[in-house]
Amino acid sequence: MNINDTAAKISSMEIRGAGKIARAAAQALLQFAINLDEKNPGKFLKALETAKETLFNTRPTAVSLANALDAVMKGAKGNTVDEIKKGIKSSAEQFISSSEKAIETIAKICSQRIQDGYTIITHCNSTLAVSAIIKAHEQGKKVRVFATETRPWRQGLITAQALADSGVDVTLIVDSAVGFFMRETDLVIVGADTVTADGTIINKIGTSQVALAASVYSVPVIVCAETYKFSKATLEGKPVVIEERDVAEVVEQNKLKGVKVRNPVFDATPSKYITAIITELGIYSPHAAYTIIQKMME
Ligand code: RI2
Repeated sequence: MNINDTAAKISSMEIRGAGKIARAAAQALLQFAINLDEKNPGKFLKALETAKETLFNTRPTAVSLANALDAVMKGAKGNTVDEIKKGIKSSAEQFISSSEKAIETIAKICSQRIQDGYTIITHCNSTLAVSAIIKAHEQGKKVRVFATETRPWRQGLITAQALADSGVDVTLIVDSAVGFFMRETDLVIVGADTVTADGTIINKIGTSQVALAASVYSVPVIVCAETYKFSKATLEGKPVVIEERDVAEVVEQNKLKGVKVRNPVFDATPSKYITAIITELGIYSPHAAYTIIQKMME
């Protein structure tokens, strides 16, 4: 797959999920570097930057994408194209393998917070949240999950099927049923696309409503996020751009006349509604986001 193919698949959401788009972009940039037939190091780096930009411009919200591309580009050092290629290979492979390892570590840590008999609500489709729930199930804990449908893309169906395939007791609910089911829920577990310096979580649209309902019923909210989902740019005050996708994803065009439709696909959940963020480094208060970002920058 070349850069344009991968970029098209990320834009169209054929490849989706903050972690998956990061790994796919890292892999695409690596392949591009390996296959690029250019002997001049300056021109080689320029072409690499252009390819990086193409991948970067696919989806604006998940910082995992930018951080993955930066991690790969860190290896682009050397006096010859061969040296640069070698560096890119090592940085890309390191990013991909450590991000895969992080899923396992986070699932393990999060599973410790899931007690036998718990009822859990999860929103959208987070590899980390799903892995943690499956891990708890494998530990012999009896858990019950309410998976939200997650309009308009309905990623909740992927979550529900993955959990059912692993033998977890799972029920699919519509997004507007979250308040109804929250009263019988012990824990909310969600993923994240971006964590800001003040501990705000940017995740699939509807996450803030789930967190607000959880707050009303005093249900803890756990966010699973690898450290590469923390945004350095927010330390400098840059706001996170919330992606708005085609309104045709919400309602068929021509169905309504004189009606405006909007389709923001992420929202922000303030840190006060988040109990803990679980990263591969451990479990943190959302207020530790600043420290985690500083650690990443060392
Ligand atoms: P993992 C998804 O975005 C959802 O917002 C999900 O919570 C988040 O990525 C994290 O996913 P989208 O690509 O990295 O479906 O935990 O828009 O798999």
